Amino acid sequence: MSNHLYDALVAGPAAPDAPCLILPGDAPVTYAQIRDRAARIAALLTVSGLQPGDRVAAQVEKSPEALALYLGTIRAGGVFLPLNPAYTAAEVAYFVGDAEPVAIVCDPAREAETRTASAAAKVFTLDAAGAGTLTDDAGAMAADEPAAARRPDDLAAILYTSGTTGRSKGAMLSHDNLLSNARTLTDAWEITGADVLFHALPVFHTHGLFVACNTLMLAGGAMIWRPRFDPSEAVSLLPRATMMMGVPTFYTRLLDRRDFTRDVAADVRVFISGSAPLLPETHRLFEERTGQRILERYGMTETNMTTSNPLHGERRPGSVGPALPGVEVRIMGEAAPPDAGAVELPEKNRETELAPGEIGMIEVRGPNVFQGYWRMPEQTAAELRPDGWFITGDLGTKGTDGYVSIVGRAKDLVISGGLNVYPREVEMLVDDLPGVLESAVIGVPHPDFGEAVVAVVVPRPGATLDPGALAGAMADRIARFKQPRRIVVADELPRNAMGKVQKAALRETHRAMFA
Ligand code: MLC
Ligand code: AMP
Repeated sequence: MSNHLYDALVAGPAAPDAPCLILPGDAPVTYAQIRDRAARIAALLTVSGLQPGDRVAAQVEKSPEALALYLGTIRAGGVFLPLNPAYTAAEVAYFVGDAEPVAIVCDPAREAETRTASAAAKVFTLDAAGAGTLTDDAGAMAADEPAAARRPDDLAAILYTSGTTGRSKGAMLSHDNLLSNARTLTDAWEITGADVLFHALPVFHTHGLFVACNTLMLAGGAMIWRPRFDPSEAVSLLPRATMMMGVPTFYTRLLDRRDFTRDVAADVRVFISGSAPLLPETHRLFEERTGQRILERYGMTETNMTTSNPLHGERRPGSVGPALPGVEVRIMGEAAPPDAGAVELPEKNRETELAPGEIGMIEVRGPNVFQGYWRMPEQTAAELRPDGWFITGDLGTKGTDGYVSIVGRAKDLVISGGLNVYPREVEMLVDDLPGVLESAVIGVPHPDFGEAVVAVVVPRPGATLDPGALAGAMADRIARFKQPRRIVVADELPRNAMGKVQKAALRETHRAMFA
């Protein structure tokens, strides 16, 4: 009996004593050690009642144990549900209520509220240093129970992505969704056991967890494991790395430092960017500084990675490259204007595949595409066609050479520092605040985050709104990264003839707010 994903991840070519995680100033965590910890965590989850297919939620800081928890969950046959530690108690209560995990691992400081969120789940703690009841209890378990049998189409993870309605949707990813994509990327980027990845991404999203960890573990490479991205630390550690993966903010923050030089980058064989658009200007400045061209790729939680600029060949600024091997990409709909925001595509014409160079909806099909949204058949049917094509909500073009460029989004979404913020979710909160008649939340160009969240708020007749008080009222309701960086009070919102708020016009008005 085999466990499709786990067996592949631990059967990598790395010797048992080869480093998996490099912890500067500390001893590395070897492959044998990470597997041993994963096996003990798996045993603990199993004795705690986990049956194959049950969910395990993890709202923990990044540590070696957090990686072991992911591996241990997969090994036990569970479905891993990672949550951003920045989520508030109210946000966590929704995820836990929806996914009904049998176990939740949280920071010790949040144990009480986590227990309140779910009476049924077993709660373990894990702090940023890797200490807590998870580590203690797992340490008492044996490491020799075999991995639970799991087939390619069994679920391995559920990752929540916010919905346009404001209700988060759990994207269900199977063992083979993750493994097939990890194999494809490992091949495309020629990752080997000799690689050392500078890993400063969070491990609660596709990018840091699957794109980074799964590929490096498959290849038997090592990861310099940092809790967060600190550009000064990056400058001192990059000379020890052969690869870096980051969101565009990582690259602009590096470029802001004078001591980020050609020499610092000299031994890094590939810098990879994704999760948000990399400005051609950043691409150009990076090449000027280091002599290296950033490799930009494109993906989503629901699809894993779908396109990538080539390792060998032209890495084109402003393009996310051609479809990865085994993945199909097509452009559907009617030509739409290249607006960097929400664009309405006429429903009737989304059934037509467009010619090279025309702008339309990007659709993706392949073994990488998810299984649907957890307990949301209608949402699944609306976005995942019966023949396997997933409607991404991104607008783009595909050239005759297959290179895809993303020109905007049909979905109303802001990407701030690589983190997604759904305006609807923030608007629903703002609209409920005292004195607010209505609001529109938009993304505005921002030099550090790429886009920043801005709320334009209209007071009720006779009411006076204080942006500071509004911000204060939001503080413990939604995660900090979703809260508006600026709140603008306006007399009214621009609307079209149908009464719909014209977000493109609002974005235009506030375009230079952070310039
Ligand atoms: C932190 N803050 C953010 C923020 N991150 N605000 C807006 N957008 C963000 N992304 C808040 C902090 O809480 C803090 O609040 C303030 O902003 C300033 O924080 P900071 O010190 O500048 O933040 P920092 O910790 O340095 O984090 C910024 C970051 C981080 C860009 C390094 O957000 C990050 O690692 N982002 C990567 C996200 C990611 O992995 N995305 C992949 C998704 S997967 P205050 O109150 O102190 O002002 C995906 C699919 C794919 O998209 O294709 O990959
Ligand atoms: P997420 O839901 O967090 O997985 O975010 C996925 C979204 O990030 C995609 O639908 C795109 O809008 C965006 N994205 C990811 N990579 C890129 C990229 N290289 N360029 C532009 N947008 C990207």
